[in-house]
Formats: sequence, structure tokens, C-alpha cells
Amino acid sequence: MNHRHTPEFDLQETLSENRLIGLWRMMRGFRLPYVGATLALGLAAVSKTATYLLIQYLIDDVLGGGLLNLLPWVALGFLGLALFEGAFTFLSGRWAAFTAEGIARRLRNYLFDHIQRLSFSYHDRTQTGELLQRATSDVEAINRFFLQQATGVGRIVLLFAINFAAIAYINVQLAFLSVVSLPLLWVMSYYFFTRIEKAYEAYQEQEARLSATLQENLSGVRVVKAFARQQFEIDKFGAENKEKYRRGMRLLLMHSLYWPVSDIVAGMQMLGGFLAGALMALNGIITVGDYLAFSGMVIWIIWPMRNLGRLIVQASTALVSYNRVSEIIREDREPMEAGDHLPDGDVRGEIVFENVHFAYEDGTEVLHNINFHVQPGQVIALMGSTGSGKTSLVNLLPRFYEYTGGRILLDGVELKRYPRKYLRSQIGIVEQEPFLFSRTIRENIAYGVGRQVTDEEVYQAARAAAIHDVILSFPEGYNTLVGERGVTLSGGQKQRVAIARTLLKDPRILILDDATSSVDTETEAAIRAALERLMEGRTTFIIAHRIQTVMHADAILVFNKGHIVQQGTHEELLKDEDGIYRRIYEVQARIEVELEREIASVGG
Ligand code: M5T
Ligand code: MG
Repeated sequence: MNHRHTPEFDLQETLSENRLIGLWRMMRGFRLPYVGATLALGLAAVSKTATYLLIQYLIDDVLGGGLLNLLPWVALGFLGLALFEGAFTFLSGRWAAFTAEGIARRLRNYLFDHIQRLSFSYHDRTQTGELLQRATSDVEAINRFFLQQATGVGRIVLLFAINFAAIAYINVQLAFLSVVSLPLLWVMSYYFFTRIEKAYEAYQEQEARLSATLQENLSGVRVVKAFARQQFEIDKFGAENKEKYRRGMRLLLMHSLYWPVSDIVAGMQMLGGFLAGALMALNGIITVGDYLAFSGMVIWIIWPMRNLGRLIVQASTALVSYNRVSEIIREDREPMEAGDHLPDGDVRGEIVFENVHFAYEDGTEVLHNINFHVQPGQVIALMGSTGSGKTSLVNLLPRFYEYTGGRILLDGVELKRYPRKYLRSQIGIVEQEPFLFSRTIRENIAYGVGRQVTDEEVYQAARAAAIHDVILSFPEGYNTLVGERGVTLSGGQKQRVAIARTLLKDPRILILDDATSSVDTETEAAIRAALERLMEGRTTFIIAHRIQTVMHADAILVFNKGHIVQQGTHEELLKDEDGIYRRIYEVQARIEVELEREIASVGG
């Protein structure tokens, strides 16, 4: 098995109500490079401050004190400091990127992995576009946080501390005068932080809505065109887009208010500092060299102060995104391995339903008191009007959903005790609306096996599904690409590829959910003949609407509104004159007779 994408650690365990703690835990395994990046930034900052101190030394001692023979050394010092600063700035960038991209990559892999393992009901209630947006845009915001904001904070604190200390070394009073506006800046930043956080949250929500709209529109593009509803869709998208624009404008307004206001405060602070320094220099409290060094360094106090505010404000976006991503992470996975009954080999395929009830998450019961018994190797047919619960029933067998009442026994053991993974290896299901991947036909057929298969095996499955000759008629045969970049298969062809895919898996229990509904009667007969051989020794469920498809089954279950209303063989069911089965039979037979008469009259 390939475990490359398996995350090293469980992100579910890192979740925290406190988002900063959560982000900190998310850094596990990347903290060392992060510290490295911050330290490197700090060293680069030290060299900058050292440059200003060297200026002071140059002016006061070398030029002012007549130590001109030291000039070349001072020049060398400037060069060395510049190189030092450049080198560490570079290193810091590399390590920050390593940290941020690494965390984001791990997060993305984790999310992908996690989303595959969430329950069917989670996917039932979640829009694809919403998931897409969280797995991309929100992960990006977290990436930015680690790339810029997390290392930025370290840099800012270091810059501030070093330059504050250096100025204090020149003159303590001056140092404190340089930071008087700090509390004001902080209060302001906090105010904007909370406002921008709200605005950004609203913005992201709307972006998700927009991407869900787009995604759904693209999936349903054929319906849109068929009903000529383009204008309706365009208007709908336009309305969502306008709302995003509005929220985007509001977000940007918050930003554009914050920057100038904080710039004014910072500018005033700087001016005040310069003035105070100049007065001190004029009065001889500090030297000219001191003043020049100070005026360089004070920028490196103000700048971080202002930027800390900016970072706090920007970090609000990461915190919102953190929440959005952790909502997915918090969802429990389908426990694939859970279950205390794991047989060594295959199941025999005896299935018993005892007073089974089932309701989807919304609580309305769709299966009521279902009772039947299937012997290993039997064929069971499910019939009944649309929406009567046939698909819901077969979906219980691989534990896609959990029944809400009664018992289902497989080989005498309750279904809940089997690990889902085992059940799904034993049960093959051809879904009512099969999905094929944009890969070659061969890859699609071999999809469920999880091992290398020979061409002959693939052909055999395709032959049984009566699709082999069709595939060979394509110019590229089994290498034909399916879907957007390749051929578009007809509904019946798609169904048959899906049947081949399931047959190749060779499951002990076979479920065909309306699997031949789009196939003509003749082809269906061919598939049925092939299946008859294949169905030997395996329990098979067939859902179908045609009497011809179900009449040879060992037992037929007739559904109505979630109840089994009739149960027995074809002959038994026909005996009940008032039964639904008899009625369906008569209607279909009449249609057939009329059809034959019509064909005969056209032919004659
Ligand atoms: C039975 C509801 C559906 C219907 C009832 C698949 C599914 C169904 N339902 C849900 O609420 N959520 C779901 O995910 O359950 O539906 P079914 O089992 O799909 O009926 P069927 O297979 O007999 O119908 P058909 O048309 O395939 O012959 O009320 O709303
Ligand atoms: Mg169905």
C-alpha cells in the first residue's frame, strides 16, 4: 500500500477552542525551522542596528576624534554588516517558506484524506463548492499566516527590542519618548482587528457560496441549456457575485481606514522622536553621531510597532480560516476498521432482515419494519415504485448508512459488528447513477481491485457486461479516455462499464441498483445470461422495474412507501390477483403485446 499521503499526525488532536493555540499545535514538526527563520531575521535586524551604531562611531570617534587611520576598517565593517544582513535575510526567507509551505501542504493532504473518509451523510449535507473553497482559499490564508505573519511577529519583536535597547543605550529618556504612542496604536489595532475579522468571515462565507453556485452550475450545465435557463443562472450568479463585491468592498474599506490612521499615528510618533532627539543634540545631551544613529534606529522602532498592528489585523483572516478548516477536521471519519467481527475469509452471503427500520439524518423514516431472509447464493429482486426505499435498503448492506431499528444479520452475525472495510471488500455495488473517472476505460474497470490486473481479466469482465465489443470499436480501445477530455459514453455504456468494474472486483455479494435501466432489452438479456454464470455462488440483489429482469429471481420483494407489500417467487406473486406485482405484470405484458402488434403492422 502507498502511505505517502497518510498524514504524520492526527490534526483532529491539534484542534483547540483557542485559535492561536490551534495554529501553534498545527506547527508541530515545523517549529525548529520556524525558530530558525525568526532568529535569522533577528540577526539580520541586529546587523542593521549595528550599522547605525557604526555610523555613530564613525562620526563621533573616527571623524570627530581624528582616528582617520581606522577609516578602511570602518568601511570594511559596513560591507561585512551588509553581507551579514543579506545572508540572514535570505536564510530567514527560505526557512519561513519551508515552514509555511510545509504546514500548508500537510494540511491540504490531511484535508483530502479526511474528506474521503467522512460519512455519506456528511457529504449529503455539504456542498462540494463549499468544501473546495475551504480546502483551497482557507488553506491559503493559513499558509500566508505562517509565511508572513508568524515569522513577522518574531521579526517585529526582535527589531523592536534590539533597537529600543540600542537607543536606550544612547539615552534612556529618548528611548521612552520614542514609544509613547504605542498603547494608542495597539488599542486601534485591536479595534480594527475585531471589525476586519467579522468582515472577512462574511467575505469568505460569500466566496464559498459563490464557488458552490459555480460548481453546481457547471455540473448541471446540460440541464441549464436544455431548459434554456441561462439568463436565470446568470442573474443568480450575478446576485451572489454582487454580494461578494459588497462584502469585499467593506473588507477593503476597513483595511483602507486602518492603514492611513495608523500611518498618521506612526508618523506623528516619528516626528516627535526626531524633534526630541534634535533638541537633545542641540542642548548637548547627546552627540551629533548619537543623533544620526538614533534617527536611523527610531525608524526601526516605529516600523515594527506599526507593522505589529498590521500583522494582528491580517492575522484575523488566518483565524477565520482556521475556524472554517477546523469545522471540517472536527467531523468524525467513518471508522473503517471498527467492528469486533472480522472473518478470515469471505462471507457465505446469508442475509436476514429482522424488523429493520431506517431513517436518514432528517429523521423521517423511509424503511418500515422490513423482514426477509436470503440464503447464500440466492438472487433477490427488489421492485416497487420510485422513492419506495429500494436504494436506501441496499445501501445499508455495505454500511453506507446505519439502520435505525431492528437487526440485519450477515452469516448470522449482526452487520454492525463487521468492519466497514471488510463489508465493502465483500460487497460489490453497481450504483443507480454510476460515476466514471476522467481516466481510460481500462483504468475505470480496474478501479475497484486495488491490484495489478491482466488485460484478460479486464476483457472478461467487460464481456460479461456486454461492453467489450463496444470498447473495441473505439479507435483507442481500452485506452479511450472517458469524460471531459475523451469520449462521452451513452447512459447504457456507462452502466455497463460500471457493471464490468464491479464484476472484476468479484464480490461475494452483488448489488445491481437499476444497473440495466438504460440498456435495451436485448443487451440486457445478454448481460443477464453472462451474469447467471457469474451470480452462481454469490448472493445477488437486483433492483429493476422490468418483470423480465426480476422474474427468475429466487424471491421478489415488492416495495411500497418503505414497506414490503409482497414477497415470493414470480409464480407465487402472480397468484395474488389484487397484488401490485400482478398489476405491473399485466401492464407490461399489455404494452409488449401492443408493441408487437404495432411492429407487425409496420412490417406488413
Ligand atoms: C426512498 C429518501 C427519498 C425517498 C426515500 C437515496 C436517498 C433517499 N432519500 C433520502 O432522504 N436521502 C437519500 O440519500 O428516501 O428513496 P430511495 O431509496 O432512493 O427510493 P428507490 O430507490 O426505491 O427509488 P427509485 O426512484 O430509485 O426507484 O423519499 O427522498
Ligand atoms: Mg433507487
